[in-house]
Amino acid sequence: MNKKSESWLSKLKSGLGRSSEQLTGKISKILSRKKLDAQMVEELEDALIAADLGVPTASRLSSSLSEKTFDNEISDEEVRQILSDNIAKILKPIATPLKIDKNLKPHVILVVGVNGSGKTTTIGKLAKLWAQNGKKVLLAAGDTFRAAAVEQLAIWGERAGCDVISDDTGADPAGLAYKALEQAKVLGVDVLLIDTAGRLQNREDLMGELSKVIRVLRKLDPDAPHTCLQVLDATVGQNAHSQVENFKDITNVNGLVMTKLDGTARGGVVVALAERFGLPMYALGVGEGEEDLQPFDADAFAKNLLGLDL
Ligand SMILES: Nc1nc2c(ncn2[C@@H]2O[C@H](COP(=O)(O)OP(=O)(O)O)[C@@H](O)[C@H]2O)c(=O)[nH]1
Ligand SMILES: [Mg+2]
Repeated sequence: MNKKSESWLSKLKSGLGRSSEQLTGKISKILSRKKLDAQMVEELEDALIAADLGVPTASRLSSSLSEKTFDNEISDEEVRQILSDNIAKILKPIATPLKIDKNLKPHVILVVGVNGSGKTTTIGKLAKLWAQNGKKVLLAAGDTFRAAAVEQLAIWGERAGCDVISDDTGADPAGLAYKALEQAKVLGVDVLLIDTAGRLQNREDLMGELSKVIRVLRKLDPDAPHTCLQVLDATVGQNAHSQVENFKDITNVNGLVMTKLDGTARGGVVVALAERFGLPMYALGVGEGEEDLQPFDADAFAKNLLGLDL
């Protein structure tokens, strides 16, 4: 393993450490009675729910455990191993890296999510990564509400060495998106990343605006945006469900990035989301720096969550 992925894994480990400590501590306590019985299965289910895995997932996981192991002596480590294997199975189908489609020119990625979830930061990290890999990247500062948001994206653009299309504060984001896609086509850009404002899910006007951005993009490319990426902040826990539901209605969200896994005990929500929506989890954010975004690894995530060595 190289240094970079090692440091990233240790960040994921210490990040998920908070989620994992709570869960594994409870499992050890429950398993101190050795033979798995109905009450223990129930207690395990509660521990999984408390770890933000959600009720349906928690009950499925705990009942699959009882099928296999009822009335047998079983160690705490074995239980964690079984849970980890089952969680990895749930996560495997959603562990899909975000690939730029070479045939598109540009591959248009619209980035949505509530305010503060990490959209602009994630765009910056992706831009840096792709630019480093020789892709021609263009950024559109579609959060035209705040001057600071445009400035923030401009800084990321500089770091990545790619152009940023922006407009005055208060300008129409749909107009900006249109201009950006026009430019991207002229310049032969590989990927266009469009930032958006933090849209409160209950604000009809803001949601309307997002629909307008999409409508306008489709005048230039009927298939755009090719990816509608929703950024979620792991610290919101189960609230992530309603956020996905709200954005999915309007924007055909077809992939997720989960940020701030470095500072939360609520990492289990990734598993709950996988079962509920089955949307690709493209990457995880474990910090504010440009290196702190990595493709989602189902096995590593499950093992870390259960406090098992990789
Ligand atoms: N610790 C941590 N902070 C993050 C991560 N991603 C974003 N942030 C921080 O969260 C705050 C909001 O991020 P921003 O990208 O501006 O969110 P936006 O409003 O959705 O564009 C900023 O201070 C970021 O530096 C992450 O993975 N870990
Ligand atoms: Mg932003």
